[in-house]
Amino acid sequence: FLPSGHELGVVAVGFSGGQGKQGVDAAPMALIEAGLINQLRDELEYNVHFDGEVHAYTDIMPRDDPPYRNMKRPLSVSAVTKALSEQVYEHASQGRFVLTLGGDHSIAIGTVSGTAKALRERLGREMAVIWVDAHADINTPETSDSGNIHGMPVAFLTGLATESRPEVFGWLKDDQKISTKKLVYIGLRDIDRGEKKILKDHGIKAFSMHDIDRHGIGKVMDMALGWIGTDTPIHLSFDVDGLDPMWAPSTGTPVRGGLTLREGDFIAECVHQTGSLVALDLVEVNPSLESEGADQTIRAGCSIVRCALGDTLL
Ligand code: Z70
Ligand code: MN
Ligand code: MN
Ligand code: MN
Repeated sequence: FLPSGHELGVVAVGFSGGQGKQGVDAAPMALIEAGLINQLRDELEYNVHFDGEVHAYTDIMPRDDPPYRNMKRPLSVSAVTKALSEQVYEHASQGRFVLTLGGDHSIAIGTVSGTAKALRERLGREMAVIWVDAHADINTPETSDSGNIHGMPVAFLTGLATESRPEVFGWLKDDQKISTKKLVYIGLRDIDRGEKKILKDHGIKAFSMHDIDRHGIGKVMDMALGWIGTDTPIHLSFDVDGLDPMWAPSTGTPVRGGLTLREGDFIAECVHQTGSLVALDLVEVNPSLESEGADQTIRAGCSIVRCALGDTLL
């Protein structure tokens, strides 16, 4: 059921509306200018399908977008993720691996919904999601303190948050969602109170930094992949703030005590080795923050993408 051969669809998403800081929309261009897509084409020998555009979706963005149910910029985030979902679905349904360069993490509402639907249609299989992040991003509009939708994508993707208005994520249908049983977190260390209750109540598999300290990243990856099982397509959604700010300082919400650069690459390498990886998101790189650290954050992001796509040390 693998994406056929070495066909790679790339979507560059210059969107920052899921949170309050400008600059995360500049990440796709920074990653591309650092040579990422060329490396995937020339060194890893992917046949790259990329429209050459960083999508900002300005044409579908509403002029007036007041808060609704505590969500900030709900119409914008919904419209952008709906359009992105269709782009990702198009690549995935043609059997391509889908790489999405964000953008803030709200864009995962578009990427995961696109791959979940395509994989269901192509293989009749339910997809798993590995969410690498300091944060769980599973607030519902009601549990969120910030109102930022980048803290909510998992709630919408699992159906824990629902909304009937089509212009506010009501477009998300069951065949675009994933089961809470097929979701695994790695790297958590900054979880809101309401999120803790959600994780507990739904028995969601989560490996915090405490678990990584206790078992080591090798054992944690064995357990994470064992939970998912073989023959299950995997979508890896990698928030660069999962890495420690020492390695990835240029991100909107850095949290100390995170993954080392090697642990991040190792996660990506292990998921690649399953042969089941169908899509990767790299999100929350913000080159305008801690700008002395922008280069190393971009390099860390490029490295994670290369590892997930099969680059090896030897
Ligand atoms: C908090 C919220 C978050 C990323 C911050 C933070 C969420 N739980 N996600 N930075 N990437 O606002 O819901
Ligand atoms: Mn996130
Ligand atoms: Mn995060
Ligand atoms: Mn390989």
